[in-house]
Amino acid sequence: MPANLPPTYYKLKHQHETAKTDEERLSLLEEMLRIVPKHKGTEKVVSDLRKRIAVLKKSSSAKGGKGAGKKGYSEHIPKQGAGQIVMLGPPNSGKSLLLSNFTKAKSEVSPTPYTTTMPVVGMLQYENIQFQLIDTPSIMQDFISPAVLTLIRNADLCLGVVSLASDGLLDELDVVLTVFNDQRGDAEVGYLVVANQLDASGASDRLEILTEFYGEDLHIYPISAETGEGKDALSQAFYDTLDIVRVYPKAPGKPIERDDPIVLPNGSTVLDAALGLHKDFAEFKFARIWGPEWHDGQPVSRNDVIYDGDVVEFHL
Ligand SMILES: Nc1nc2c(ncn2[C@@H]2O[C@H](COP(=O)(O)OP(=O)(O)OP(=O)(O)O)[C@@H](O)[C@H]2O)c(=O)[nH]1
Ligand SMILES: [Mg+2]
Repeated sequence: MPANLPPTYYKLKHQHETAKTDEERLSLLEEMLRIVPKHKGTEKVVSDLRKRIAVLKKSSSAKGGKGAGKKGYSEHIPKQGAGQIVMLGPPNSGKSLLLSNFTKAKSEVSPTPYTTTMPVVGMLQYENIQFQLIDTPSIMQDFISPAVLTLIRNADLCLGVVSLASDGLLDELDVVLTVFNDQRGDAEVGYLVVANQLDASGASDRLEILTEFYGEDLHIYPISAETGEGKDALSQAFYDTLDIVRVYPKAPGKPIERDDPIVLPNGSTVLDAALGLHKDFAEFKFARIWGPEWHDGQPVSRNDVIYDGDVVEFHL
């Protein structure tokens, strides 16, 4: 522990250790961060506080607490899997075909615009985890379904879907971006763009124009919902943008379970991993860890931050 932390810091730290709710913990951590002197010797303390604040904020919005959908419209879809990804786009961009071809769910696909009238949920497999992908009614200039607005505010990630078969591509993306920026407010929602229908004629010329206009500000992923081209790169981008880590639990004397990782926000601790496994594990006696950042089987304390791919063995 670096020297020169003020006595109030330790008082707050003690209150934090005995706090009963996440809301209390969050406000105590924020107060600790505010009063910590910022210099070389306190860098680790400061970065640790920031990480814990980020984790608490994330889990509170996942539970629908403070910071989750503010405007009271309650038609949100419960989150499942490693992150909720909401598609947004103009009519006929291919959102429903994307959902139908990239997941096991089926959403009606048709050349008639505005075919989709209600959100449709599917699960997209990525390695050993799944993302929750949501198809939505298309966005019109002057009307957006209230359900879509709620979905944007609660999403972990929004995916603008535009079509490389459309000459109105730039304007359409502009509308989608405006809606997204208006709605997400100060919520932390990531944003990626899919340029769909890469297999359509003239698609590569339009992709060039799109990249020229938006390539510096946005992450654009060219795909074809029809042929599946670009699907892997897009799935990888979901993983990276969601800023999550996977840790693998291991029972003492048993092999590592690689099929069912605990998925947590980046910056989570050993204790978060224990809680992710089961609430009873919160009281574990000690834990050992394996991973590139650690010595094999090194004992870790509950507040140590874990890394993607770590294996943790809990002893109750
Ligand atoms: N060639 C090609 N056609 C596509 C692709 N994606 C979608 N389409 C076609 O474009 C049309 C519209 O696709 P949908 O998936 O229904 O579009 P949507 O965005 O859901 O549109 P809404 O009707 O507003 O719900 C359909 O005829 C699809 O077959 C693609 O990647 N390549
Ligand atoms: Mg549709």
